[in-house]
Amino acid sequence: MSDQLQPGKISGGLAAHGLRFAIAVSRFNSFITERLLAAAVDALERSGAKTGDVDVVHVPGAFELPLTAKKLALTGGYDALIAIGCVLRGETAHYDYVCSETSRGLQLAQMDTGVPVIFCVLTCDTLEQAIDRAGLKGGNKGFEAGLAAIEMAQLARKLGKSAPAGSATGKARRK
Ligand code: INI
Repeated sequence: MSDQLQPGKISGGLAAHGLRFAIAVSRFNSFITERLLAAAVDALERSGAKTGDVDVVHVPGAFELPLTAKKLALTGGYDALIAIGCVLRGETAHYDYVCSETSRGLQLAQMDTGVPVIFCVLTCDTLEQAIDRAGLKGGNKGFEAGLAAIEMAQLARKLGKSAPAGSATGKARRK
């Protein structure tokens, strides 16, 4: 028996028909991020999303993802967002600042707006580790992010979107 048939259990399914998504993707390490993007779009479209229901926004680096995600959420036009980036450890503390602020900012974006923001930011020590996670050898985290976005979009509709009073999110398209 599936989860959805059991009384008292609430879950999001994996059908993307009628849902709208935006993907914010960083150009930094685009060799990796464009592959994550392609897989995320593939997951959405194979699950029923129409091409016109998926918007893609490019930003310079992972650090710019949180503000972009929050602005996209506040348009009220999306059921879920995906933030795609790839941060590779260098020789300085820069990596730590970019990783912590990106993850913190993306969490804040979804908590502040009530719109799900899927975290698809690879934080790797080496390029090899990133390659392994971007479908060049095996699995692709972008595909997983696409499925997570659909599930959370459906769940958000079932549970209701929360929106700060007076925000644009309050005008979000609802079915
Ligand atoms: N941005 C990334 O997305 N990945 C990185 O590995 C990276 N490194 O290593 O520096 C990176 N830096 C740029 C940063 O995200 C901002 O775009 C930049 O600091 C301008 O705000």
